[in-house]
Amino acid sequence: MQTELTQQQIDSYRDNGFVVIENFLTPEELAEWRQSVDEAVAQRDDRKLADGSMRSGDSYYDKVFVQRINLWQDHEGMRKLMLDPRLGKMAADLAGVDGIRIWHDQALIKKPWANPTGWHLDNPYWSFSSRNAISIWVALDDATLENGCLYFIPGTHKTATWEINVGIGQNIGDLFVQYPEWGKMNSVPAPMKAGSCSFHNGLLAHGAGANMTNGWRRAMTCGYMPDGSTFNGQQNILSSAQIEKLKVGDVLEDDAQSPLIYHRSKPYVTAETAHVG
Ligand SMILES: O=C(O)CCC(=O)C(=O)O
Ligand SMILES: [Fe+2]
Repeated sequence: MQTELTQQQIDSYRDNGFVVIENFLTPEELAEWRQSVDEAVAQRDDRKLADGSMRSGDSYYDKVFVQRINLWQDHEGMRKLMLDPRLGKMAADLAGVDGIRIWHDQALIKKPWANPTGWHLDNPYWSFSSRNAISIWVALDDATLENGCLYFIPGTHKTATWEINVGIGQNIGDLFVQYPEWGKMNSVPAPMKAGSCSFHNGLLAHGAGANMTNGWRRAMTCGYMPDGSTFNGQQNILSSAQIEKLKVGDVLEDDAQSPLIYHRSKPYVTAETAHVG
């Protein structure tokens, strides 16, 4: 795994809101990631979350991608991959924070002829609000202009607000109704070879193209929460039982839900020590 970051990559991430890391995984690691993701997704059937509280159906959104969330919680191989402190350190170094927790991982698989992923921001969906929220997106197949690679609008993380966002709907440009200035800016495609990855800021405008091919575009992603982040009142992927116990402003520090996978000066959770909530 190519986990060393150059200062140039860090500066580029801070300025543009994203960075692409070529050849992130070795061919052997890529084979392991593919196998674990495929297995973990297959054992979920239609359950998006392990507890079955969110399920997929036949909607437009369900044909944007197959979305299976928090595979680290119910697949041992995925736990090993997602609770790797080297990933946490990369996210911490890019975001400029001391500690990193998993908010949620997600397999995002565009099947043949999948719908495009409309332009959106990630962090406003989540149960904490942080300018330093960050996600990794690992290409498990070559992601191309033809099959639905990511697109970013550089720098938008600097002017985004939590109050203004859209869902991933059928009008892929709805975000630009909300942020008309961004609608005049250029987007940048991020095609990636299988095994390469990108990191993007949780407030960066991004989307992905339709899959115009008969092949699959598999990706494994993880959204990260800086340690010390607090509950903002939104449910997102939390259960009703968890929400009942939380007040706005409470620090989100339940390692069984949001494990601390890396910290510069505190002990952190590993795949071996994890307790699954
Ligand atoms: O893979 C996609 O189509 C979208 C990915 C995305 O929105 C994300 O990783 O935040
Ligand atoms: Fe996203």
